Amino acid sequence: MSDTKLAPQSGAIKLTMLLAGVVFLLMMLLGLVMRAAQGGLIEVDPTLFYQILTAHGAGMVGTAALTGAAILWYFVGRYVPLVAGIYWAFLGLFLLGVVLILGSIFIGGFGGGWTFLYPLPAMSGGAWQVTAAAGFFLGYIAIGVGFLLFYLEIGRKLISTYGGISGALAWPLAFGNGKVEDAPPPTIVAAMATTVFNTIGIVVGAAVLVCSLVNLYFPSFVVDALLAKNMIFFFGHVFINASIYMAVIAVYEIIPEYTGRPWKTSRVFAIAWSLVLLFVMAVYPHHMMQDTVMPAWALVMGQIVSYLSGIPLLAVTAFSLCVYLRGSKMRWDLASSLLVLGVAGWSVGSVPAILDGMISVNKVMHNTQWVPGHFHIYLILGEVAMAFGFMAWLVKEANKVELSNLDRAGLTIYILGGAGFTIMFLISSALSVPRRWAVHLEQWMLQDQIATGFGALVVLGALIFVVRYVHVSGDTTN
Ligand code: HEM
Ligand SMILES: [Cu+2]
Repeated sequence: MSDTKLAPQSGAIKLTMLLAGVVFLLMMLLGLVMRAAQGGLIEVDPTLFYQILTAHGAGMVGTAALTGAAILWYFVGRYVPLVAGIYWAFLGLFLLGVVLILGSIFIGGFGGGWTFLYPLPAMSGGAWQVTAAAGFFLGYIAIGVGFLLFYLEIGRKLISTYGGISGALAWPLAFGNGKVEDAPPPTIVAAMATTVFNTIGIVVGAAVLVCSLVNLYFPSFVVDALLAKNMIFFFGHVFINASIYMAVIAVYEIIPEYTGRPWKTSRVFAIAWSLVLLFVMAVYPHHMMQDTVMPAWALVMGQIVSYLSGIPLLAVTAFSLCVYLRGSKMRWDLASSLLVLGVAGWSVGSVPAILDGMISVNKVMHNTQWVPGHFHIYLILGEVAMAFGFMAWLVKEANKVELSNLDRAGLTIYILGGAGFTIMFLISSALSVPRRWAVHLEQWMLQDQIATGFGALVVLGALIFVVRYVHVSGDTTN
């Protein structure tokens, strides 16, 4: 173990990261199957394709959130004592949810997408039974309850230790005459902000899930479809963003070990996180731009906040990271390389995301592969890279900083694969290839096939990271 500060429950976190690494790999294989099927390289029945798409979407988003949560718990535990049982309850509910979701998809045949858009789960056209949809909802609800418990514990400890929500968000420094020395560390600010917005997101998600569940059994209980879509995308947008915002805590905590300079909460940092808290919730209408019945002001807000959202993100993290790296004797190993890659991938991926958040662009691009193109950039090369970086750091020996040949090979393969794979989505989009289609036209297949090759590289790189994690942790924990 390389950490000297208080770090309770590292066993639980190491186990979580092992599970998550394996699930990332399995879900990547499912992704590869879809891309190969689109390219006509293998035959996949469309019914099965939509089940795989559902499992890949839900599984990846869930695992990203799990790794973000593990990172948050691990590092917040350095500053405040957390009740271990809550983490186990969270992990238990999460795994229960996974079993329900996988059962509903691969046994029950549910293929309504990770976004469970109302009223699709109730209108399968015979592809799945009501029980399958109900199992999927209950799986999500179990995971949601686990997260609420998790945030309740984090929230109450931060509130009591740091002088309320405003204290933990460093508002005295951001908006008053508080001093830098008295401000809570970056980890605490980030943890408090994500706790607030993800709790709100999950509660909204739970409400629409329960309504959809009731609607399955009592079809006369109808929900306004536009309201349901707003609630679902509010939840979905906030939840996936929260996983990245939680994972970035690993950058704040680990990079200083390499540069020798602590990452401090400055006034700009504090203001930026408060803006993130606001923007991450206000920006969700950028998912509704195809819904012409939405009030115009909401869509305009979605577009404007999309522009603004990039600023705190880039200013706070990417810019400060550059400042920290510059002039310090940064030492590179797998952990530090992957963490820096994560911030870079996250920043790069935000550019096509902001483009898609413009109403005029969105009208043309939104249902094309532009969308999987941009989010795979900041997930494969962003969140997931940070998670693998955290894993590499968890098993690294104290004071040993080196990039072995295998590490270098893994990194190169992963970055090349990730860049190629995502660029092929963007190219396909330029050729007007729609997203979420099981069957592609002949003239789209060449891009699909090239993308499959790059996707295989991503899987190989990830395999190297996971095998290395298991191998090295076997060496160092005994
Ligand atoms: C080897 C790596 C990966 C491959 C080959 C892959 C492949 C795919 C493919 C082919 C699609 C469907 C694209 C379409 O709409 O036509 C897709 C969708 C998706 N992927 Fe991946 N993916 C990979 C990694 C990831 C990662 C790491 C994440 C998140 C952490 C992720 C999250 C998603 C999500 C949320 C969707 C959208 C599902 C939907 O439209 O309902 N993927 N992926
Ligand atoms: Cu969004």
